[in-house]
Formats: sequence, C-alpha cells, structure tokens
Amino acid sequence: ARATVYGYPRQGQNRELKKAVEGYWKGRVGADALRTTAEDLRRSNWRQLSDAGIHEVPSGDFSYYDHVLDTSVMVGAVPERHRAAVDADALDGYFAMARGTQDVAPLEMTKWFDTNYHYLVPELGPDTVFTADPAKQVSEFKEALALGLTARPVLVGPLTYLLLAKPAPGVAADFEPLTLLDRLLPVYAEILADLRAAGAEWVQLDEPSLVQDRTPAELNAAARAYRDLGGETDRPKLLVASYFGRLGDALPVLAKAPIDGLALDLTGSAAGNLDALAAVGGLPGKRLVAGVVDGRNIWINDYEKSLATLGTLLGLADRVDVAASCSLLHVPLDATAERDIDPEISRWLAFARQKTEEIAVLARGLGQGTYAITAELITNRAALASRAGSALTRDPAVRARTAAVTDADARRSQPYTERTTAQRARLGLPPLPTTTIGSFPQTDELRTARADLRGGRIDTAGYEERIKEEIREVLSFQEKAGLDVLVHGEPERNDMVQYFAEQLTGYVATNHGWVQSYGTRYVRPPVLAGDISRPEPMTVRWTSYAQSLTDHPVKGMLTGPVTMLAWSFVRDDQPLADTARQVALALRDEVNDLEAAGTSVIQVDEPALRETLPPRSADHADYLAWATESFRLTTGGVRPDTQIHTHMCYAEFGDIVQAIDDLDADVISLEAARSHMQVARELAAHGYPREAGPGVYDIHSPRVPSTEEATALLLKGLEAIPAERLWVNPDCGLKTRGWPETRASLENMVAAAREIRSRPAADG
Ligand code: THG
Ligand code: ZN
Repeated sequence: ARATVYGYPRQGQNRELKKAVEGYWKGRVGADALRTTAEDLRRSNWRQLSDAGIHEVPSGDFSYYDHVLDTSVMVGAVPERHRAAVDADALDGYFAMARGTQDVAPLEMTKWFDTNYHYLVPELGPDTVFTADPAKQVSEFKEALALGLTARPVLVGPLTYLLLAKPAPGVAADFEPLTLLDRLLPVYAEILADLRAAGAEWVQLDEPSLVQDRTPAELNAAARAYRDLGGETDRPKLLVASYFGRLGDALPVLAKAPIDGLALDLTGSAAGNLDALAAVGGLPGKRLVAGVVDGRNIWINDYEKSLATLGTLLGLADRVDVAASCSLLHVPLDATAERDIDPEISRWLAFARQKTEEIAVLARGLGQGTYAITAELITNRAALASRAGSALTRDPAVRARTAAVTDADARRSQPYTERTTAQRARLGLPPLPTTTIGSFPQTDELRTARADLRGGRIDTAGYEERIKEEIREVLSFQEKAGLDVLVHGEPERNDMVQYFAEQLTGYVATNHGWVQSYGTRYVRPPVLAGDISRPEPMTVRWTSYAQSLTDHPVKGMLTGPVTMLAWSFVRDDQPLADTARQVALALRDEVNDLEAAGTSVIQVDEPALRETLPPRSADHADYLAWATESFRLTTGGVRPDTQIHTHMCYAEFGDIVQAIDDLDADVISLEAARSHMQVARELAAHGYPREAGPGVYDIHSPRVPSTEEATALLLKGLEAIPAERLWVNPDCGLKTRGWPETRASLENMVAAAREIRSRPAADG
C-alpha cells in the first residue's frame, strides 16, 4: 500500500507566502523574488512529505491565491473585464481577478463547501470559450520530478469546476454552467495529454461536488465526463477524488466509469462510503485511495480503527492506498511548533505534518502487517486512552448541567408578540431604529497595543486604558451621528471566535496554527479540546463601561454557539450537538450576566449558521435541530423585556429561513446590500414575524453610500417589512473599514432613516 495526500498547507511555517504576496502587492517584493519564495515553499513541502514517508506527493496544489482561480486560468476562463490585465502581465492579471483593481471588480468569493476556506467563483456564459493553459500544472509537476519524487498532479475536476461556477455579469441568471461540459472536456483532455507527456503516471481530478445532492441530469453529466476522459487514449491514469462526505448516487456512476482509481472519504459521517462501496461490488480492477485520516480536524488518528477499515477495503479493490480524507489545506502545518499547549493535550494533536506521518504508518501497517508498526500502535493506543480518561475532556459538573437541560431552558418565557411590547416600553426607540453590527475599525494603534501587551512593552493596565479610550471615542461618535442602539466597538477583540475561546475552560488556542481562509488571509481556529465552561464573565466589563458613558442602550455583543463550533476544531469524541450544548450553556451564563448588569439589548452573532449546513439534505434536519436549539439555549434565559438580536452575513438565506425563524431572536440583522434586499423579500415571503435589519450598505468596500442610496434601499425594505419591524444597519461589522468612510457612511445611513421617519406614512 502506498501513502499519499491530495494537498498540503501552502503558506509555510512562518506564513512566508503571505508576506511575499502582500509584499509584491505593495511593490516591496519583485516578481522574481515572489516566484523564488513560492518555489522554495513547494520544495520544502515536498521534502517534508517525502521525509514523512509519503510515496506519491501531490503537485499543482500550490496556489498564490486560490486553486479554483488557478483552474479558471488553466481552462482560459478569464472574464472579459480582466482580459487586458491578464494579457499585459499574467501574474498581475491573476491578482486583478482575485482582488479587482481601481477600475474592475474582482471575481466573487464564496465558501469552499462547508469549510472556512473561500474560493473565487468562476464566471461563465454561453459565449465562454475554453482554452488549455497547462503551464502551471506542467511546470510544478516537473519541479517535483526534478526532486526525484513520484508526483501526481491534482486538478479541480471538470464537473466540480462547472458546478462551482455562476453566470457571468450580463448573462441570464438561469444560465447553467454545466451546459458547457462538452466544450470543457476537450480542454481537460489536452491538459491530461500534456501531463502525460511530462511524465505523469497518475493525475487526480477532484470532484467534491459529487458528495452533495445531485440531480439525475448532473449524475448523467458525471457519467459522460468520465466516460469521455476515460476513453481518451493519450492520458495518464485517472484518479477521481471525492471528499467532504458520502458519494451517494455518484458512487455507482464512478465505480462503473472507465477511470483507474477512486478516492473516498471514510471519516466521520462519510464512513457510510464503506458499506456503499461493498453494495456496488467494490472497484474490481481499480485503485482505491482510502481517506481514513481526518483532513478537517487536528486529532490523532485511531490506528486500530483505521486498520480495520483498511482491512475491509482490501477485498473491495485491486489495490488500496492510504490518504487523508481531503487536502491538508484545512489544518495547520505543524503541531510541534506549539510550545504553550499542555503536554497532556499536545500528544492528542496531529496537524498536517503529523497527519502525513500517520498516513505513512497506516500504509506500512496495511502493506506489511501490524507487526511492522508495533511501536506506533502502542504509542497511539496510550495517547487515545489518555484522552478518553482525561479530566480535561470530562468535567462532571459540565456533564451534569448539560444532562439536566430541559425544553423550557431553550425557550423564552413569553412569545415575541408579548415580548415586543415589553421591549418597546423599556427601550423607547423611534420607528426604523438605527444600529451597527458591533465592531468598529480595528486601527493600527489597537493592533499595536495588542502586540505591545503580548511583547511585554505595556502592562495590562496600560492596555486596558487604551481600550477604554477607544470605547469613549466610538461612543461619542455614535451619539453625535445620532444612532439609536449603540455598541462599544469591540476594540478588545482579536477575532470573534478566538476572543471567547481564550476565556473559556476546555478550549485550547494555538500560536502558529494558521489555516488559509482566503488569499493571503488566515485564521487560527482554536481547539475545542475538553468540556466547556466559563470561569468568569467575558464581556460584561466592557459593555458596562460603554453603558456608563451614555443614556442610549448599548448592545452586548457575543458570538453564538454554532459559529463558535464552525470556526474552531471540534471534538471528534462526542456528537457535535453535545459540544454545542456545552458552549451554549457557557454563553448563556454570559447573556444572563449581561442582563443582570443592566444590558437591555444583547446580540448573539451566528454568521456561520448557513455555511455549516451539511452537504447532503438528508442531514439538514438533524443539524438545524441542534444548531437552533443551542442558540435558543444561549438566549432563552433572559427576561421578556431584554431584546435579543442576531446577525448573519450570507447572501443566500432562502434555504434556512425556517431555521432563522426557529432561533426566536427578537431582531435579526442580515447582509443584504449586495443582493438588493432580496433577503428582505425572502423573509417576507416566509412570513417572518419578528424584527429585521437587512443591511443598507456593503461594508466590504470603502465606498460611501449616499443618503439617497440608503433611502432607496430602505424604501425597498419597507415594501417587504413594515416600518414597526424594520431596523436600519449596515451589512456587517466595520472592523476591516477605515474611520473616514465609516463616519461618512453611518451619518448618511442615519440621515436616510430620519428622512423616511419624517414622512407621514412611515411612523407606524
Ligand atoms: N473569524 C474566523 N473565521 C472567519 C471569519 C472570522 N471565517 C469567515 C470570515 N470571517 C473570513 N474572513 C477573514 C477576514 C480577515 C482575516 C481572516 C479571515 C484576517 N486574518 C489576518 C491575516 O491573515 O492577516 C490575521 C488575523 C489575526 O491576527 O488573528 O485578516 O472573522 N475565525
Ligand atoms: Zn457579518
């Protein structure tokens, strides 16, 4: 059995790639220096993989920005508006597609399946002409070859590429990119031939779209694609890779296709692939790549369990190789870089580098028998036993409390129709109340203050004085601007998940655990390692300080339980629902403490509610049940006259409107400016009964909306939501914005709300 992986973190141990790319954008790093950095990183990754015992390494998985954008370049799908930039300079054109320029908008960015990675959405239309540009794939393959390694080029497959695409601007919204399949396949065939000519024995085509629900027509397209590509004579062997879930109806399609190998995810809820494979009679004559090491999480593998799975698979394919369940892009690079993690916990952790070692050990155990890995098995068993028996993973008080939760705990004591009366009496807000989502610009001074605190250049008292100073400024601006419900601006927070994780018992933070979120932006997801509890209040001090400065209500600001899970590494030793319940109870304590301190409005953000929706609709109901319950558990303990807000920032809510309703929040603010109030209409169509603030301006751009624009959007919002239930707010938090545009935009927003309030019809 051979050990292999589909992809590896690209950024380097010290995020050298981020520094080089951002340096290039600023003109501080030349194109040649950037290329050299990239080559060095690729070489160092390949050496790491090879040293760990990976027999077949991936090539072409490297990217300056995003591998879906690389695929668009590979098939010549450059939007018209970027054509000139690409023709003038390929690298600058590439970055223009990713980030836009003064004159042209970038490609849209969206989540890569249910991960926290974002890709650039291909823009296609009936006039799209594909042309093969195999240069990147061929040259990176040759680089690996030059190191004496066996490499397998990894490409986004044609079906997934088209299914991820959307109609280009100006193309009819109902245009289906999949109709371009027959035009795309010859381009893939040409690239495959070039890779074979360069010496590739195998090429991997990634088709994660096939783990989502697919129509019969889409499955037919899959069958056709792989019949055509498989039927080419001048081609390498084809490995079709699925990951992020179960193949379902696509499994028999691929099993029958004239391809040479199939990669299956066999972790977590995708373990069902095993029975499904047996049911279709296995893959006679084909290679099976078994994803038994979880590529989405950071826990050590259970060797005995994996070997049992691998043993069963041996009878189901011509040959069985070992891999992670998906690319290792979604985990940090190296757990040994973490020096501050409790040694009891660090022996339970495997980041990308450790996972490659696990894959190699399992391949050896599968190929040579378990006696060949005796020492590794003993160490593995001991580490797993230490985790299962640890007081860190099992806190009896937390377990007793979650076990005692009742339905009533997850329910407000009165329905919205009664609560709203109490809240109106307490808050005394005007119609169309104005507010913001929570964060204000994170200035360089704030980042410097945090770095100074970490570096010991200022003490805690000095740091907190700077935070208070910022809060005073944020409050005084909001009062002057005439906002109704104020916020403290969150100057004390680094990241909306990390900040809470650092204060909750059971969570572990990393120092170097960077994972690419998009382009040169990274996050450091904290680890839900043990049972979660809240030793002391986390935000009450700052909210109370802000409230002491004003007579307006100041919103308490928290991150909700679903988002805490979605942007962390979760436990794999208990159901997600249990972890969610523990986090919810810890947050509930914070909500209740905020209320006790006099906070009348509390916002619990759930931007990740939609993105964690499982790929198979059969799994939606279970997920939404625990997700909405954990939100209601967080917020269910407050008085009727305390107003609960939530916030989500995704353009497509259509399929989760019922879940949004089930949260039973009093007010929801939603990203809407870019989808022209479509959200408001979706809520109205559903009969959403509570208050809502569809965003009236896009915070992702420094552009200042005029009062007239904001007024027009509000009037549109009023067509869907009556004035007594419509809030006025931007799309999202303002932390990535600068102060000048923040000031101007909020002033215009308030002016628009006042303008409409002054009209006779709108005062409710
Ligand atoms: N927090 C977490 N996950 C997220 C978001 C978040 N996922 C979705 C979305 N928001 C992703 N957006 C971003 C935006 C900015 C950055 C990362 C993800 C970013 N990162 C800094 C960088 O790479 O330079 C590092 C920030 C830091 O120092 O912690 O700017 O809000 N968890
Ligand atoms: Zn948002």
